[in-house]
Amino acid sequence: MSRRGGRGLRFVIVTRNRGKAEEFKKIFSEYGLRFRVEPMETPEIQASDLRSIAKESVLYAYDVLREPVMVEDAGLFIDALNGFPGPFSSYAYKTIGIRGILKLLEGVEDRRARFVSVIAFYSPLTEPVRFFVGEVEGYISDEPRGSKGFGFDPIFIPAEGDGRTFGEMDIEEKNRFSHRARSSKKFAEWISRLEELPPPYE
Ligand code: ITT
Repeated sequence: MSRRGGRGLRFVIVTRNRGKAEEFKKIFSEYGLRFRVEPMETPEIQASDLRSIAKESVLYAYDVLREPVMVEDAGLFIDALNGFPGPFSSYAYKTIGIRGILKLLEGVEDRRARFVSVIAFYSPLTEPVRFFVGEVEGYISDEPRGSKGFGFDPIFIPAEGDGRTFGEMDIEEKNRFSHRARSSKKFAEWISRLEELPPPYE
């Protein structure tokens, strides 16, 4: 295998979410990292924090793949709903969806929310499981806007932006603010500094 044309330890991104995969690809390519995406299903344990969920998933994925592996668990935390849907975002998206969230917030003035991304990475040579966290503060819009991105993007307005939702931004723009871009950059800095490891981990 070629050791040239890339930096850091070669790894696998495990996700079934194509929107996420595209965002990771863009950032990791900028760092010259070497990786592939594996759309493998990992059991999502029922837990009230993203870290525990990501940790279980990454260890499960490593058991199957036996290669350095990273997973990400992300969630939308809405202040007026005491942080709901948070770790249950995937389930909330599939069940009540964007419309359901807007319904819960009908007549609610405090629209503050944040997206949180927790990346977990595991390889036996970099024990223990490593975590990289990113967050973005923002607001829930009154109605969905934009058809880009995925999930709750059409109703999330980043506070640092110009009033548009993530759904109205292309990947490059979303990556300027997003929770995922922030955790990904921390991870990319870390992994790009790792030495080449001997087989079978390269
Ligand atoms: P994998 O577990 O296979 O990576 P997933 O879609 O289940 O994919 P998560 O559990 O991490 O991923 O994400 C939970 C949900 O939170 C996701 O389905 C979206 O609805 C929402 N979400 C997370 N990040 C988002 C983002 O950047 N933009 C919009 N919605 C997001």
